[in-house]
Amino acid sequence: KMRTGRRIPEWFTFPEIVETIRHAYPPRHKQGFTIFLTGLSGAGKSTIAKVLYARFMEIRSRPVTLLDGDIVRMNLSSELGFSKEHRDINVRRIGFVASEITKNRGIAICAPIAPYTSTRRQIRELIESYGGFIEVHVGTPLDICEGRDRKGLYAKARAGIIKGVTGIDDPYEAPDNPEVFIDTSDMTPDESVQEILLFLERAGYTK
Ligand code: PPS
Repeated sequence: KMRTGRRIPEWFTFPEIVETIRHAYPPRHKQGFTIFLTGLSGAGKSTIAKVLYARFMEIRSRPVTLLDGDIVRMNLSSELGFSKEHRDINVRRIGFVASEITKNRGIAICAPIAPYTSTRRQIRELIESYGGFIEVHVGTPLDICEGRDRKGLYAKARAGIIKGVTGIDDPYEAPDNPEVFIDTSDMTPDESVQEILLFLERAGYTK
């Protein structure tokens, strides 16, 4: 009998125990994982997420789900705004869906701004109990994001038309220790995706 932890029933044979443990702790290339892209609006999260999605579809190793910021806001969080409270609810919902996908050994690609460190940490803890959590900080500097301003979000923020825009008058807490850091200022989407795929291979998630 073990002193701590769960007791293994006496009628289990040794090979059965080994099999049970193997099932509970599969090697990384058989586990699910979540790629969590975080960064400012216009940093390049969605673009990278889409290219990554296409690559995983080609590889066909595991089922893959894209939880892009826009799509989630439209389908899962349409009643929410951009207060700290609402952003946290939004990001936790994404984390929950990603954790279910990871539990079932799929790949979840998430791309919200997710500006708060403690919320990201909670999601990491949840997901790491089922598989891999790969935080990718898309840390393209604000001036580059603002220069792109495809949605006119920053212009409206500067003009005072909208308040509480991340990076302007709302916080973005940069990750301390992301698995991957990407600055898209002088990188193509394919190069960014290559960085992530390289990390996954080195960490043993893909072969
Ligand atoms: S969060 O903080 O994680 O809940 O944000 P997210 O769900 O990713 O939504 C970000 C997109 O919403 C648009 N938008 C705003 N972003 C930041 N601050 C404010 N106030 C805001 N209002 C609208 C913005 O265009 C983001 O789009 P992306 O795709 O990130 O560029």
